[in-house]
Amino acid sequence: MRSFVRVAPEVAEALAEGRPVVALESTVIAHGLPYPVNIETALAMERAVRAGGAVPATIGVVGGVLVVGLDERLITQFGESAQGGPRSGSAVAKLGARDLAAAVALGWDGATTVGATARAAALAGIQVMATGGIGGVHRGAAQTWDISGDLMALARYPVLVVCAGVKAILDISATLEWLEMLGVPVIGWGCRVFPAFYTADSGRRLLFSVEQIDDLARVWEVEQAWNGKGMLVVQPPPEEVPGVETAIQAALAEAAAAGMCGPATTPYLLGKVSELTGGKSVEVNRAVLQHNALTAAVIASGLGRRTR
Ligand code: PSU
Ligand code: MN
Repeated sequence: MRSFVRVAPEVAEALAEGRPVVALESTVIAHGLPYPVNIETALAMERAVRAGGAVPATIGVVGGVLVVGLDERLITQFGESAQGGPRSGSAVAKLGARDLAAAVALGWDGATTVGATARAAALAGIQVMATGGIGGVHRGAAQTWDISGDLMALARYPVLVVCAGVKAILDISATLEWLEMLGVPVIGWGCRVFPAFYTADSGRRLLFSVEQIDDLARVWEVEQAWNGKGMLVVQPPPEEVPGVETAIQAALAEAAAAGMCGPATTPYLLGKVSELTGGKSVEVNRAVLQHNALTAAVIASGLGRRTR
């Protein structure tokens, strides 16, 4: 049987030597950010991970192989498939955790969501990943049942995910309730309130907030020793998008009028919010992604120090 997984040599070496590695998702490249900011951001995230002392492993499915450590050429290809890119319309699917096996077995190309990236990272032995905001419970989910597979993936795969909360287009409070129900620990990294991705304060206080890497490493160690699974580590965005809630509500109204549903909803809403904020939301999204990549690298390095 052919091998379904390819780990980049640099990543494999780091893992074998117990050096820190940070996994990065690729849905944000192919479906989350516009071209060419998507490619610039993906490469900037990799640089941020290196600056934080870890090896980046951007994950995606290429020709039916789960690649852990996409190189610059593949990241560029994924980015060019996004809306507005020169290869827009080429088939780079958006893959959740449940889609990985079928995509690999059927020879697809696909970008991995947070959930799929967490599954792949766990498979490869990577403990830490970074993203902007995870998926969660959509506003109006009481009618649509639209709840991201990212949440279930966090409950199933042992990966520490660094993010700025959940995308603010979602129902943040409901998402926190689901994280509670699924048993996913949520820890503030230098913040006492759960952030709202484009702004620092969602209005929901956190039970746990840590500032020292050793404290976080101990939480993770105990959680893992006791057969815990995923954990969310949140930090506020480095800058905010003024008036973003108004833009989100307008975007939601347009999405409803256009009859949007399913996996296309998130990319559609992110695009609309960007239009309505004059591109400010994309600028902050980019800053958030780089900031989280750097923090994830610092955390991965801290975990490594304790376990070595
Ligand atoms: N965060 C962003 N932009 C994105 C996403 C997250 O700032 O594009 C992506 C992530 O890959 C996340 C996915 O896993 O959106 C969730 O999609 P859905 O809501 O369809 O589950
Ligand atoms: Mn969904």
